[in-house]
Amino acid sequence: MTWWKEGIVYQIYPRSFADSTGNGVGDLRGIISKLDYLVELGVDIVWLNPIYQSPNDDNGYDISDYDAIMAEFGTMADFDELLAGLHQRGIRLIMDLVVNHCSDEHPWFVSSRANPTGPYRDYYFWRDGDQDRAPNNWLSVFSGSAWEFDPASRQYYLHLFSKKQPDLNWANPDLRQDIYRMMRRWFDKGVDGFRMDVINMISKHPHLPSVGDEIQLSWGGEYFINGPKLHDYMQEMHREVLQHYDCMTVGECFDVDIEQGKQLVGADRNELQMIFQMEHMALDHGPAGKWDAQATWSRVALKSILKRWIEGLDGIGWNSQFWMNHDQPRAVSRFGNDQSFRIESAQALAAVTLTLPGTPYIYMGEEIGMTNVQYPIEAYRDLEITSWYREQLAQGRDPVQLLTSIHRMGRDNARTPMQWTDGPQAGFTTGMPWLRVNPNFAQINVAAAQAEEQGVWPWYQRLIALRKVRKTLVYGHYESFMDSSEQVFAYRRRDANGDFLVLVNLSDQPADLTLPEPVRRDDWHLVMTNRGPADQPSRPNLAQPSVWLQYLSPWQAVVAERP
Ligand code: ISL
Repeated sequence: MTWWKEGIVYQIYPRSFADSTGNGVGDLRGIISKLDYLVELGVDIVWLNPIYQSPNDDNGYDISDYDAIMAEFGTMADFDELLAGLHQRGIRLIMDLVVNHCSDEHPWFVSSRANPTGPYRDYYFWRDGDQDRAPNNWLSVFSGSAWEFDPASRQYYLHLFSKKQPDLNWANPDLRQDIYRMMRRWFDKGVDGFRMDVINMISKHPHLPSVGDEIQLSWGGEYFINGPKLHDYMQEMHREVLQHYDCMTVGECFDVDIEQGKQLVGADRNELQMIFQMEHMALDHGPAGKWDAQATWSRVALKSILKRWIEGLDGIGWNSQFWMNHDQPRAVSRFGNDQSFRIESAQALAAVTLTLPGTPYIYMGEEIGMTNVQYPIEAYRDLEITSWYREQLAQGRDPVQLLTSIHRMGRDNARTPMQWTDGPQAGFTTGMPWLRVNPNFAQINVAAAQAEEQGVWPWYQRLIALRKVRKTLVYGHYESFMDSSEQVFAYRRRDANGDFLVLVNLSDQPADLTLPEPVRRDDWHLVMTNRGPADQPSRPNLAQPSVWLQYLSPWQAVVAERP
């Protein structure tokens, strides 16, 4: 019985969860005030986005002291109280580990910049170049060149993210030991694991070559994603740190295939326990990437991605399941229908996450069906949004079009404050929130959602409770049906202790089911469904297997069990 396989994770973006001081920024005491909420929902593990000291160029993903708490979020005493409060309630805590880069205000970088011959210079990637020609043509994730010129030493440093996030040089063994020591200090304090930020980017090609022979900026992923020493570093980290603790690890990994995934999470590999593969997060991307998003995406492709990972890792390593995180649009707006089927589609998506193989991750607000926002450009705070907008405007693009992309894909969609009540600022703060509250908070908020018997919140609560008592949903074998249906996600979870059938209509139209004969038998018992007979007066027995084995209402989810 492994807690990180059986547990359900709830992700908290601390800046946007609950503000205890009225300064408009969520904080640790805010989270402490909501611990009983987490118990009521039934989650077992909390993942906190970075809470370390940071100048907040990228909301905490630019860390200037790995051992201190961000002043805006509180103190180390608050952190200790939060950890104790979680543990008292049987909830574990995993922290964000951001070690591909740190802040340019971290003492290592300050010293590295000031002292080109000192010991910290090599903690980063410093390379020669002249003022108008960077060492290579790599593009930064946050637009522009991945290199920043330092006039004092006449060298450039590498930053795959913002220029305030210099990349750490993992080839340097002293740096690695510094990181391992830091990780041990957090484990010794009692934290239960780490979510590792862009961890498959830490091993760079030793020569940092340009992409092609163009000068034009290009994505250099082939030279730093799944790089040559990645597995050596992961195994070393495991040997030096992870194996000594009963801990959970999950690595954020863009651009991994199943073979690389197996190497990262294979139970015999001594690297990580899980990764977030991000393939389904790119389903709606256009040829030019995320800002080129298409309104349509294929259910067949979605199901085949999830199936490929489930079957690919089966018996080898463990999966993770999620629809979103703090970098992605709101799940119900992206994969559901946040207009005419907001509640039903949020429920349908929940049913999938909580019944597939792999540890389920719920992002704060998903449990009440929070939606995307459409703000004017000046309301956005995310540097990915603002730097891209500025760059594109300078290239002469139409601001209206740019805003459409931002509304669809911008990271601030996920970061608007948690909607607790229909009171001022949705009960998030008594002051002015750092990012505007979604104007729909009067309808969509925790207080209302908890009271709505057929709503999203109680549905999550019941699914969570079900997964906790019926381990077949955790360990059972996965078999999918109707793989070529553009509407229905259908599968069975089965082992010696149980036999579940999950049928989910991921569309706005009713769906006819064509299940194989052995599954179509009528001895299934309905465990849960989000649509009642009233939804379809012409089909009065919607709760009967004879009906739902043949037909699903729009966004209907059915969980059934055979005795
Ligand atoms: O979401 C993204 C691509 O769709 C990127 O914006 C994202 O930055 C990238 O995927 C990596 O994400 C992680 O590292 C970043 C940080 O800004 C993100 O919040 C984090 O999850 C740099 O630390």
